[in-house]
Amino acid sequence: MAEYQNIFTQVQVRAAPEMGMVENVDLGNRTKSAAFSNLVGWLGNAQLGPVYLGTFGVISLATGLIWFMMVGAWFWHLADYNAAVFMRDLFWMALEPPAPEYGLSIPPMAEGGLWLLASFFLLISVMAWWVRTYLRAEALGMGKHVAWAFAGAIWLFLVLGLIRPVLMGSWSEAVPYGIFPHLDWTNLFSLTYGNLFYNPFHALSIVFLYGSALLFAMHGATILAVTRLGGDRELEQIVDRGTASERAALFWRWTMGFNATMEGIHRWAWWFAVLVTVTGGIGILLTGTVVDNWYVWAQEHGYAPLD
Ligand code: 07D
Ligand code: 07D
Repeated sequence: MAEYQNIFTQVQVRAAPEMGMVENVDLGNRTKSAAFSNLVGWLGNAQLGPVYLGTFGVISLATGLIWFMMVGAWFWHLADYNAAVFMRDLFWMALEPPAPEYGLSIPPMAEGGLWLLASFFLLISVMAWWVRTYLRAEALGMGKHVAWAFAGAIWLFLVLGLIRPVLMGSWSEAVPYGIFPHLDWTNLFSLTYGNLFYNPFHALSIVFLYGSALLFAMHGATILAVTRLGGDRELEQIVDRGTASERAALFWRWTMGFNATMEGIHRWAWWFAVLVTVTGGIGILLTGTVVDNWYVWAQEHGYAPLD
């Protein structure tokens, strides 16, 4: 007998496009039409659009595009305007921040000035997108949980590219724009400051990162396992005995003695995800400002053996 398993969404909605609520929402900023796609339907709701653009959406997309084009134009220059070289070296090219001797001053364009200018546009873009998540939630009468979670990621982003470089007195401390070069930066950062593994906030960040993956797998798998009983339709499940929800909860109480609630599991997910970047940002901020060598720090605090 074929067993019923459910990994991909089965529902491919096809009807007149659902244009969304109209009460107290600025309709002028919404695109006018919607389309349907099978591929999108496998991943989520099959309807694409309408999209709300709005002032902050436009600002964010425009400044994000300017950042992207500036980086791309610099790469094009590095490739000596040769398309084959551009394609070959794309993942290895970088727009680097200014050299240490420039401190926090404004350097010539080809020596980090372009990095500074591009970073300004990236900053506006990310901030405008944050405002967008806040205002769209407000327009829908929602809590601001998405905006505050995103703010957690922005905290790490700001520490890496703005707050820590300013505290260290040099833009040269910031991250270069490039696929592999930003990994080289990450590696060098760890080596320079005596092995980031001995930074307890890096450890905490990893705990929450791995924990987020584990929780997400547990929650995703649990809900998929009870969709055959309607467990994905959360509302009516919460109050009734014998439902998919109750079985999902019992499964965990039977296997590990404890179960989250239908509401609480989402709080677990929120906190684990947010704490990845909040603890991470603290760890990076302390590096070079308060602690110069994490291995020595760990030795002094009984966290690493004395030589
Ligand atoms: C899946 C959502 C979609 C987002 C994507 C990223 C760009 C950048 C532009 C070259 C999960 C879009 C990427 C727009 C391209 C130009 C001009 C999110 C999903 C697909 N990293 N990092 C990547 C960024 C830092 C590290 C990949 C950004 C720190 C390691 C991608 C930032 C350190 C590895 C990328 C940032 C660090 C990566 C895939 C900013 C420490 C990998 C990201 C603004 C935290 C992995 C080749 C992904 C890889 C990877 C983007 C910061 C370490 C290019 C935008 C400085 C060890 N990083 N990163 O899927 O394959 O995220 O690298 O802070 O192994 Mg990184
Ligand atoms: C970067 C948040 C900002 C991003 C924003 C997004 C756009 C694109 C476009 C959608 C990722 C902006 C987006 C502009 C939009 C489109 C198309 C989040 C970011 C706002 N480490 N390590 C971490 C591990 C080592 C190092 C965190 C593991 C080595 C440094 C994480 C290992 C060395 C830094 C983590 C390991 C080293 C980190 C990142 C193992 C290198 C950081 C969490 C098993 C040799 C960062 C405190 C995150 C941090 C960080 C994991 C090893 C260096 C938990 C598992 C020892 C320098 N490391 N690491 O969510 O916070 O990042 O450290 O070896 O800065 Mg590490």
